[in-house]
Amino acid sequence: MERIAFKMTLLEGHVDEYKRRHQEIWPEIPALLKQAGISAYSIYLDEQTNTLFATLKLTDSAQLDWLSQQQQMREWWKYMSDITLSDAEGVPVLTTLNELFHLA
Ligand code: RM4
Repeated sequence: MERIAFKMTLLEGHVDEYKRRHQEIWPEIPALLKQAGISAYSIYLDEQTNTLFATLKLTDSAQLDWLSQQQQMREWWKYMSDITLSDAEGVPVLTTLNELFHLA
């Protein structure tokens, strides 16, 4: 099992909308994430910087490439792209973080 962490950016003034969309997440998205071997996925917000900080576990990091090619994932990202910093294709801009300490 691998663990990864990354950050994304929430656009100004969209905290409530970001929460709402995740409370009402399309059912196919958690299913797709699980199919990609992802578990224990959390997203936190730093309200001072609008940084979204995410951690998750996954069985095989190669699956992330597969996930990013899935049409439903692409549609979700596009749907989120009006409130999260995203590239021209509507894919969220991610910064991966290096783990420096872990206590199991
Ligand atoms: C986030 C963002 C991530 C996605 C989660 C479910 O807002 O779009 O990429 O994995 O939702």
